[in-house]
Amino acid sequence: NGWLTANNARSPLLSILVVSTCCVSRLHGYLTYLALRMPLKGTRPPPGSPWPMPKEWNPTSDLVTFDPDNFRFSSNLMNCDIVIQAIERYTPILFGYKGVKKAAGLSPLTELKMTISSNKCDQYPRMAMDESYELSVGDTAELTANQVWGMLRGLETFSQLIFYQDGQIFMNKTRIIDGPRFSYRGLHTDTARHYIPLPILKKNLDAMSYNKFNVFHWHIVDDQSFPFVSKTFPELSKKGAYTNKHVYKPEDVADIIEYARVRGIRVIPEFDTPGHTHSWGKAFPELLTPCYANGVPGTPIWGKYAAYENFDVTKEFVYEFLGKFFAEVKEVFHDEYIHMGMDEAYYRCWQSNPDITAFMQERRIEGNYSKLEQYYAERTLGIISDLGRKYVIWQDPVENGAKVRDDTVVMVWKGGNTAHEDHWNSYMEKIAPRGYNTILASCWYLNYIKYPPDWEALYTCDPQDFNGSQAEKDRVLGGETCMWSEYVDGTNILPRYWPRASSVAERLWSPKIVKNTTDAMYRIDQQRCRMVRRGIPAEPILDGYCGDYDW
Ligand code: CP6
Repeated sequence: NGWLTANNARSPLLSILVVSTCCVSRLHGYLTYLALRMPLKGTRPPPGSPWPMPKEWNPTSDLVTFDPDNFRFSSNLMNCDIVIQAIERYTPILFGYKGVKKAAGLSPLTELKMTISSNKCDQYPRMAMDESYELSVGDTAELTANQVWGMLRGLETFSQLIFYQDGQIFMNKTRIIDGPRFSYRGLHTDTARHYIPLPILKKNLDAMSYNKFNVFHWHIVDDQSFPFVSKTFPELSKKGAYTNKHVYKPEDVADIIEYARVRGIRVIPEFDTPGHTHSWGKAFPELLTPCYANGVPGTPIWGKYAAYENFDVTKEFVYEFLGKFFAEVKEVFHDEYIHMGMDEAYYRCWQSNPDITAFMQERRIEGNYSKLEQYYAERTLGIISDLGRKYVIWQDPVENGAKVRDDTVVMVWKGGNTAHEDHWNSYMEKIAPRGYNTILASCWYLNYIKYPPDWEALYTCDPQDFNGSQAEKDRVLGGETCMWSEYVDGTNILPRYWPRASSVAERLWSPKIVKNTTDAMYRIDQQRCRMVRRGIPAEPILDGYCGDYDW
């Protein structure tokens, strides 16, 4: 195997660097893994290379095969729905291709023995879930994990190690020790600028599971439309959705949550307020505050903004409404977190409005709009906290100087990723010292497109690469790749996500030192072909063709 030989000849200098950056007990694993991981330029990783890269992956050149007619998954939790359904999904992924058969001259492995040491069939994935696992493929194949979530991640890796040549099935004997670098690995979808049909959302969840993402951040409503069907306030979508077909009914939402759950993916809904709320006003105009121009209420005053797109945060009615609305949201969505938005409150509109100005005078916060944001944040986060849920918000109130609750998770979305612009790390440096847990999104917008493709820029952005203390870096929970849907709908959203989102997936899962872009280029290409083979319309990033997968 030329790849192994090439890599064993790597410079000893590199190994010394590694020695100094990791603890002694992990030394052997890291050395082997590093030596095997980084191919020399132009050397391709072997077929069956996993994405995202595991913490430790030690492939040998010994091969095994499988007989599709004589293989079983076994587990100590065979009555757990998550285990049963995972086996049902992965059986066709491994063996479902026409004509694949066991390789001649090799003795087939007949079983993957899966042990979940907690012995518990957990119901919902959560921030604190344990996704670590160990996998060994030798004369027998064994997968062990503390929780079902690690079993899911390990099964995905196992499925990626398999490869096919001339219709024959192979896998290199190996031993893998793995677990995520970050606990929050999110993918965001905006379903308000364009409606995204359910089957597309599900395919996207499939692709997320192939890349070990664990949070679907559902930016479900915005100015342009309100597709979420509320039982408490059905008029919201009746009047606020594009049409009565462009909606997510309670059973649709439940369907998505269940689909995500069995794949170990959390669903965090975002109801973005007090800005971006134009569509709420279709049914409840009294929630919104008019902007004034020349003394006339309801007049657009600036740029792209509408005359009505912010909540009137001074009205008690707004908080009564939100109390009822989020009580329903809590029943519909199961995750411990709700995303409360709070980005881009439109100060100029508030400034133009005499009622808002009078309210601020009364409270002696006149002219200080971040204090108004702070007032709103305190009241709404209080509502969520009273419901027993936690919250994520976009960076804006904190950046503007508002003090929000200490346990707020702050998502950083501003700033670019090149030396020539307002860099995202400047926002991290402003927000991290305030003591909040953070999630970085800024460098991973997929709604921007580039030629040549930008997978490499996405890949090399590291959410801990900002000037800050270790404590601040430790408070980075992870990251998120965003798709703002002004220019995507069901026709093009999947190829716009994949495989570019895979870059983000490896950054958030694999150790920080996994950053060789030549190696990544070939493995991501393999991962892309793997996704295509599994029915995801993932776009190419290199010249060529999906060799072994062309049946
Ligand atoms: N919609 C909402 C958006 C954006 C945000 N919130 C946004 C604006 C500019 C960029 C990226 C995203 N389209 N509701 C900000 C979080 Cl560059």
